[in-house]
Amino acid sequence: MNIYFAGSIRGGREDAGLYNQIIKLLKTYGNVLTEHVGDINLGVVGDDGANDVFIHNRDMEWLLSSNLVVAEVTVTSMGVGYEIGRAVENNIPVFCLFRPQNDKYLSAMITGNKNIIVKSYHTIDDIKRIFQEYFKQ
Ligand code: 6IA
Repeated sequence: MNIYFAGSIRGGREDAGLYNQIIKLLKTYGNVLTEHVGDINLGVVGDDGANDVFIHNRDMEWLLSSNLVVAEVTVTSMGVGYEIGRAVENNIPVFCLFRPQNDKYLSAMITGNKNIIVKSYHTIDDIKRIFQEYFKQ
């Protein structure tokens, strides 16, 4: 199974270490196409327009070849929202992980789409259990 993991880059890298751990878990269930999202050395600035075109086109090719999109949506990211929308449009299942915090609400465009699975969690052990449950189907 090809899994496209989506997590914030220019939206903010505060959860990068967590993305790294999630990717490690996902690798026990399939082939993760986007390991770079969990690279703690990847910053938020640096690319010019031409490189952005390359990144977009390459990522869309990976996304459209995936069987599942797993998105960590706690740190708000335009790119992750875009990827979720493109996946939904192309009938690729989308599974979102969200860590509830005070004064932080997930977009109604995600929670209001009944085709998108959203699971709340607090710890990496919660995510382990959530994945065990989901992937046993
Ligand atoms: O709007 P964001 O940058 O937060 O969007 C993050 C999402 O878009 C991730 O799930 C990635 O799949 C994708 N994405 C955005 N930027 C990149 C990137 N390089 N490389 C790969 N995927 C990306 C940007 C590097 C640069 C900031 C130095």
